[in-house]
Amino acid sequence: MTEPSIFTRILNGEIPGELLADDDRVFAIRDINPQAPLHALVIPKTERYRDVTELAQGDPELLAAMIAMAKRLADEHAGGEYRLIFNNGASAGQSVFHVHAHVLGDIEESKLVGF
Ligand code: DGP
Repeated sequence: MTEPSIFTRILNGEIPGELLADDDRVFAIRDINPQAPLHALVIPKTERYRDVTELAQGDPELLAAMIAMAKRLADEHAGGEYRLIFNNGASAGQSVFHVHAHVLGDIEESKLVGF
């Protein structure tokens, strides 16, 4: 059996983390290395999918639930607007292979790259 991911360990209270939202299939924590005033990670409770490509193919409703939670967090913490980032693969910056969305809000204009 493989070890639980760092995110599952936070959800289970084995290591500290700030839980921002929790529902039956999805939860959100604050990123340990925030890049904006709101920088949350929205994560499915299952570890079955390693990235958003697998998730979109395997359970599009779960992906929709993640995006709904991202929007709720943006409404609560950042005036409703947000950037959503999925890193897919190590060369694209992914370091935790339990699918998660980065939700960034209240981004400083100077930090917005040109897209
Ligand atoms: P990625 O590089 O896309 O796989 O994103 C992984 C994110 O997880 C990264 O932005 C930092 C965050 N992270 C890693 N370890 C921890 C931790 O122990 N606690 C919290 N809150 N976030 C973590």
